[in-house]
Amino acid sequence: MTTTQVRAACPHDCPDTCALLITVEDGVATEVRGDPDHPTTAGVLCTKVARYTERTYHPERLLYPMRRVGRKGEGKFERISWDQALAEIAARLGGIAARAPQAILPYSYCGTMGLVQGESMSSRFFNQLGASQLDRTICAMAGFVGYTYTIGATIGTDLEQFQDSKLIIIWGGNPIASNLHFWMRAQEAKRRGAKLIAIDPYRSLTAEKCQQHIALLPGTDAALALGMMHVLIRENLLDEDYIARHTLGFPQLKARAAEWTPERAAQTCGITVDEVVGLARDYGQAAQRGEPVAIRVNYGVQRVRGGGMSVRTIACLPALVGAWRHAAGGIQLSSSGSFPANRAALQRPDLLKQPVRTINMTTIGDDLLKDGSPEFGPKIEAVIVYNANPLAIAPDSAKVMQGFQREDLFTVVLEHFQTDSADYADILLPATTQLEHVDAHLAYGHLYMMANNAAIAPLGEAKPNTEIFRLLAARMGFDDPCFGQSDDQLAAQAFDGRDARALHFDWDALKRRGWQKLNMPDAPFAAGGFPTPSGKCEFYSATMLADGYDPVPTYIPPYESVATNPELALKYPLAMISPPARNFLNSSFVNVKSLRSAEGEPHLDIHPADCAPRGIVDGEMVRIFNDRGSFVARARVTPKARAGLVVGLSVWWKKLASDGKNANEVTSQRLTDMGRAPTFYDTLVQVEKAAP
Ligand SMILES: Nc1nc2c(c(=O)[nH]1)N[C@H]1C(S)=C(S)[C@@H](COP(=O)(O)OP(=O)(O)OC[C@H]3O[C@@H](n4cnc5c(=O)[nH]c(N)nc54)[C@H](O)[C@@H]3O)O[C@H]1N2
Ligand SMILES: Nc1nc2c(c(=O)[nH]1)N[C@H]1C(S)=C(S)[C@@H](COP(=O)(O)OP(=O)(O)OC[C@H]3O[C@@H](n4cnc5c(=O)[nH]c(N)nc54)[C@H](O)[C@@H]3O)O[C@H]1N2
Ligand SMILES: [Mo]
Repeated sequence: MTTTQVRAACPHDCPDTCALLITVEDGVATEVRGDPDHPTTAGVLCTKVARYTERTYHPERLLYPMRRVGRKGEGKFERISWDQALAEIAARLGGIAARAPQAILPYSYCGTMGLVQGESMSSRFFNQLGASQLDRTICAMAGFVGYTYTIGATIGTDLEQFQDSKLIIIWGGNPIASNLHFWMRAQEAKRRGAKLIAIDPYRSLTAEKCQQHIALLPGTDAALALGMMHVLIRENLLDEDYIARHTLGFPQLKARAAEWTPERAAQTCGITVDEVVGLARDYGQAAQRGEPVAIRVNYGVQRVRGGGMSVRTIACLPALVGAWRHAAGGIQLSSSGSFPANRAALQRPDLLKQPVRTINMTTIGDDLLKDGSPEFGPKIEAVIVYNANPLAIAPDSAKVMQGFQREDLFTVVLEHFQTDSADYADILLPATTQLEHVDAHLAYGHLYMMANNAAIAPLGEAKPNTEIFRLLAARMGFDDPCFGQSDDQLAAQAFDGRDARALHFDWDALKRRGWQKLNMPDAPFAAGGFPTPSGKCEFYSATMLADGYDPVPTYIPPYESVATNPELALKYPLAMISPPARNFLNSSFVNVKSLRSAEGEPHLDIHPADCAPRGIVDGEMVRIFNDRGSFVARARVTPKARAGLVVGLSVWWKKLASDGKNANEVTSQRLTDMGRAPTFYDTLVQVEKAAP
């Protein structure tokens, strides 16, 4: 028997991007471990990826190309050859492209975060074709835009510093589920005497383990941050020297914060005045003592109407108290802006001969149902889905389903499994998993460039995304030499090796070593130098004014809340959020039995005070509904959900739920204030006992 160890990288949409060691015995991957030498992975994997072989060798892996034989959505297919599949797709796309290339739409997101199997050959293909562009904003863009207005780029505190913080505010994140290797550092900080505070409407796994939990109403985070600023200024818990040297617009911020008394903030957030004042004092007084204070702000904050403004506002706090002076102080939203990724080389936007429209992935439900018009452009006639599961993860799901049901729509899905979306494919193509292909990765929670080597041969007739688009390009007669590049040639262009941060990036060396840290200062803004237009942390942003926003931090209330939409709240009085379940990764892994068993079935956490008037008892089935749709779940009566809030951990495969539906039946397609992002957690519903 020959046994080898292969260096790999976790491909999943998670900040941790772990370094993996794959044990391969006679061509079969038998074990996936976290690399003990990689500083942030530290030999630890989450339960999902520790079971990656179970997913890869799953009996339901797609192994051959298939053509639909049943109705759309029914999931009946017959096996065809690659030759037949490619010929049929090329003929259909070629016919549409001859008339209206923009009637073709790619739909992809982060099934893999790889720079190569994500958007490289696929983007080249769609650019050459002149297809519609996709606005890939369904996850993080509101926060990115908001953070960038304040800080200048998504650069922040290094994960490897948090263990030295003395106060960590975990703001709208549940790292035990979604950012484990940050949680390990936060726990180490706690052991060394730090206080951890969770700000979250829900008593998440993480909130339970922090010394303090502030359960505000969803979408009110900016009001809390403004109330904190009020107290910091009133009690002079400021770093005046840092403010004078490295910030812009303190007088304007001071005037705004003056409007936000702790009483007003507390009222808006549905918390106590003591919570607002205490949080500000904990933060400001620790900073005054010279202790590092850090904020880990996550995506939970930004899936509401004012999500961009919330992150922009929270991102002002570290500069007020001088937290950036310390390597273990400051704030982290994402580290992705630290990487000099060479996206233009990979995706070749220059292949696009004229400007085309952009379709937002969040509004796919409406857009698939639109006719052609001068404003919209041509009706969408073909969708190519890869690295994504829109039927499960896009909001307002009934509309998404109606769109994909259109008989005149040609749908191709590249997948590992027969997901909810795959059921609607006309042609279903088998894609390789991370163990079967090559890739280069950046991370959004740490600072290492990562390499993924192929550990095993592709299963069945599965092919990497790149190879599928390479073959399609050849069928379509695209003869630019860029369509002939191999995956290694693509990976070699992943980072700009002339950039000081990725100096000496060399793909062959990275493949051998597995990972390489960027050259970044430990405390990125200790001496200012923010990558904003002014070079300062911008409390006042002229760019925001030019973009049509309030240039100073402010509070933008939710679309759907009891306070801001009382009329709607008469019918639908409960706020619903649907954050990630620990054992799933968005909708990935839901079909892995051991992980699904750990989650059990779709649940709805609901407060006892909201159950009594509805006659709901623990463990019974309830129906959650609003004007957009409904789904059923088993009620868990618990104070973990604050009164007035219900929580349905997500994202379930619809077809594995008893009613064939999931939480996205009730979420809306409305977009955030910034970044054209979704508002999954800005949803009012009613709950009742389900019909037996
Ligand atoms: N196990 C697991 N890990 C994951 C994922 C997964 O599906 N499963 N998904 C990955 C992806 S794609 C992403 S984007 C990240 C997301 O992970 P996080 O950044 O942690 O964000 P969420 O899980 O959306 O929400 C985190 C917490 O925010 C709370 N929250 C909801 N609304 C609000 C609000 O208005 N204000 C505040 N302060 N808190 C609120 C929720 O109750 C939840 O506990 O995780 C990644 N990691
Ligand atoms: N209600 C609600 N909805 C949500 C969220 C929520 O918190 N609540 N979270 C939102 C967020 S943050 C995000 S990021 C989106 C995520 O939405 P998606 O990016 O669509 O994520 P997944 O649901 O994991 O689907 C990814 C699919 O890609 C496939 N895949 C993986 N690797 C490859 C590959 O190499 N090739 C091909 N062809 N396929 C591959 C997987 O098998 C999987 O089915 O969901 C959003 N939807
Ligand atoms: Mo995400």
